[in-house]
Amino acid sequence: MLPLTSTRLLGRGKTLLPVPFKRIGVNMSSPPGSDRRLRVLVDMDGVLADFEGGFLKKYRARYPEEPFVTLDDRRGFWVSTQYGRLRSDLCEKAISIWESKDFFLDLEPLPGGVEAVKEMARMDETDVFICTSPIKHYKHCPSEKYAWVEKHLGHDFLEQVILTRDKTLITGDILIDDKPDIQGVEPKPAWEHILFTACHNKHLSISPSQRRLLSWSDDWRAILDSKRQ
Ligand code: DGP
Ligand code: MG
Repeated sequence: MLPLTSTRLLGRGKTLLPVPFKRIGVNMSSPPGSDRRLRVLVDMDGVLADFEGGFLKKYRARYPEEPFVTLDDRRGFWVSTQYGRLRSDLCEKAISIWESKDFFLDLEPLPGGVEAVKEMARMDETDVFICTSPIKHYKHCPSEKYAWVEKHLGHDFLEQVILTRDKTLITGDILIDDKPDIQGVEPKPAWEHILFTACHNKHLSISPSQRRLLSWSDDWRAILDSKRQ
């Protein structure tokens, strides 16, 4: 008898088979683009979950007397680096915020992100994965990232979670990510990096060949379509 696994992530026209059998008929060793399915990797912090807003709120609540950086004044990907420049001891204070219990779980969804990912997952010939780097202080972060996905995208979406410190190792057609420079051991990642605009990267000029997604109100569907065979 087939296991009673949900098929909710399957889009229109997809074979109604339980999740363990979802990829039957697809050569799983194929590089992206060699079958017709589009593989979209979506970052979590700064793309689906409001890391910057959540950080500032909890930092100001815990350290109400200390100076802080407004979201408008944020520059550079690393929050702790900018706080350390403000005053050296603020680097550790910043880190203490995201190392605390419930920090990652409590992050608010960024507008439209959850809805966009759900819509992508329902599209024909499209596979969506959440591709996120946990912090090295692993006591709370990895499990809370799973809990966040379950809370906002549903239990079945846990199948789609990739936790990695090196996103260059993951194959996909596009990676939607707010980090301007995504590096790792693979010098030529399979994906095209779509820079998701965030407070820390909005002022950066990027090369003409690089594409941005300004927010989830921007035309993400056109970006996906441009990568289809
Ligand atoms: P990702 O969004 O997958 O690229 O993950 C990057 C993580 O790093 C995310 O949880 C935000 C976090 N982060 C932001 N600033 C700093 C920092 O200054 N130090 C550390 N350790 N992590 C930071
Ligand atoms: Mg990010």
